[in-house]
Amino acid sequence: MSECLNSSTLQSLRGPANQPLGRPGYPRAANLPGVVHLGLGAFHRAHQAMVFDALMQRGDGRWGLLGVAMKSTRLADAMAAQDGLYSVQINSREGCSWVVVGSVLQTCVAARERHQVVAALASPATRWVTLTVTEKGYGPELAALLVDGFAARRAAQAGALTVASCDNLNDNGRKLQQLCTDHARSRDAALAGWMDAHCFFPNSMVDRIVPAATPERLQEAADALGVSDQCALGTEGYWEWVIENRFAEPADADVLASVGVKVVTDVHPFEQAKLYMLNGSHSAMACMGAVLGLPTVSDCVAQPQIRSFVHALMTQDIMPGLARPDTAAYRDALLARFANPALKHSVHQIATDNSLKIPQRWPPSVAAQLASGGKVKHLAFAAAAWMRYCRGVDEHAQAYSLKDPNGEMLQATARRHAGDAPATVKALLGIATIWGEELPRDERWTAPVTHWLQRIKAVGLGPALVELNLD
Ligand code: CS2
Repeated sequence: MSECLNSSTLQSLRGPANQPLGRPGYPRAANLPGVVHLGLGAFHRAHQAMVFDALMQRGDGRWGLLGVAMKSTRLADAMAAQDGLYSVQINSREGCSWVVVGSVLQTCVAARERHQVVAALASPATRWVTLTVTEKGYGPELAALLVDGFAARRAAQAGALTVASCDNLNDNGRKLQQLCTDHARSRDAALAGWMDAHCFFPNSMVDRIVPAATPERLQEAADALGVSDQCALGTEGYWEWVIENRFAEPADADVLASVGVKVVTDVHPFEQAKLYMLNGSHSAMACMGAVLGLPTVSDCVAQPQIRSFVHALMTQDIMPGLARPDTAAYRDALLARFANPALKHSVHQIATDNSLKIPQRWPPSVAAQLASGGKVKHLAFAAAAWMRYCRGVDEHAQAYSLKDPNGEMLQATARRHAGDAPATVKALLGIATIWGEELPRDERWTAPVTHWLQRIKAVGLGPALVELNLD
């Protein structure tokens, strides 16, 4: 296929047979970006960028994006070659529909075009910054980039800014604010003071399952559109964005609410339910699926024993500690979302960076349950499955690599003690950056983890799971 999706092919797209295709009905070239987004991955493009696209469809041109990839040039350049356009295939129970998203007006790469990012942060047209830089992105490099931008903005007198972290971290807005403020203070106290008054960091919870695109997905998009789309994505119908009402421009609360964003005074109940129930279950299934050789989340929940486990994990070990209203309905909706066969969400994708994700997802529930005398056996099984996962070989003797900054250390540790469950548990639970200081010393936690790791080693993960579900 010679032609690709871009501004000139947009109007003449063939469109999929019998499936609706939405496309931008607003003038894209006329708008300057009003939002700088850091972390141009799949998730952002099927979530916040689509919310901004909906606002632009309503005639509000302030939400166009400069999409910034932090390091990788591939996607930013592929997007630029398509004038920022890409298609999203939305698969829900009601069927399949397609949207060509037009809100990404420009793209660049922070590591290559840093000056462009700093200039955009200082531009009076820019009103928002959003971030999906993943758990490992919250370090000194990010702080330096943002604070350079804030300093330029202050010098340009370009006014206040909303800076919204959209990463799966508890208290994400406050964490980002702390990171930036500490960095600014070490450079210039007056700048830190300016940021206090002019930069608003709402906490937010974002949710939509967006698997990384595969060659099959790109082919489906090409078939549907009649032109090639190297930036195509697939996702589910469901999405949720709950954001704290803390904006540089207070009127943005109503603007966002008009397209379905929930603006609230306290995000924590939503954030915790999502992190512990959705992401917590995801990480458990990622480890179990990888060890059993089940490639996707829907393959996992299609197994009755895994489905029962995930239901019980949420109901017995996680939900008692949560404040989100109607967690039972949320759980049932999650199980239906996990079962969506069109998503083909790879367990190995979710297991990527396990050692940075798990701390956000499991230990808070373990601690809450221990404090209230509740159950932790499903969480213990998940922890044992992670330890088995760390060996880097599944139960069919297929090797896989741990895509994790601590992968080598974790795999070496898991292999060193492979025959000795108590030693494995001592070594792997002893990693304070994952489990904290208290849990590894609490026998109510270490004993069930050791027990289930022993059972997994003795009879295999599947039969051990049957024992757990009967227990
Ligand atoms: C997943 C998330 O890969 C992962 O770690 O758990 O990307 C998850 O799909 C999203 O947070 C859903 O909103």
